Amino acid sequence: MKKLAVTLAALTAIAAAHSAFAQSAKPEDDIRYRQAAFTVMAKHFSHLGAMANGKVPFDAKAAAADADVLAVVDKLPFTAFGPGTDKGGDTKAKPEIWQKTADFNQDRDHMETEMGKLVTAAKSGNLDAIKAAFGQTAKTCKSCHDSFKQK
Ligand code: ASC
Repeated sequence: MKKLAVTLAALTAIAAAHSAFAQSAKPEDDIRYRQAAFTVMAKHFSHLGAMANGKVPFDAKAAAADADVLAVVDKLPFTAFGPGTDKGGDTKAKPEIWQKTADFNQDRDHMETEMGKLVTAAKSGNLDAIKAAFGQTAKTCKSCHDSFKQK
């Protein structure tokens, strides 16, 4: 029973994170929300990348801190691509996001899977594992941008 309660609590927390709906009164506010979330994500992702590529010295504590942020923030942009947020602000989002939503969601899920591995690697403090997972995650960023983000 206790185990069930714990599982339910965990599931509720995950569901809450997924539906932490940015849905704002104005499309412009959702556009800014998702851009802000991507900005935070890029900052911590590229910091892990800089360590993986030897551009800054490896710091296991800093890597774990990046992982903590990424584990949460990777979900947030996707709460703010609701209907009607394709325009109404300064966005590079392609219309295909709303036309091929299943494909977009698949790219999102792919990124979240690889990011999950990167988070695990970064928390383990194993630089080789971080290097491998960083490369795989970066591929998912690029392939989604190629399909769904204007240059
Ligand atoms: C980053 C960042 C992206 C991705 C992408 C990966 O650090 O800001 O958008 O990695 O460049 O190809």
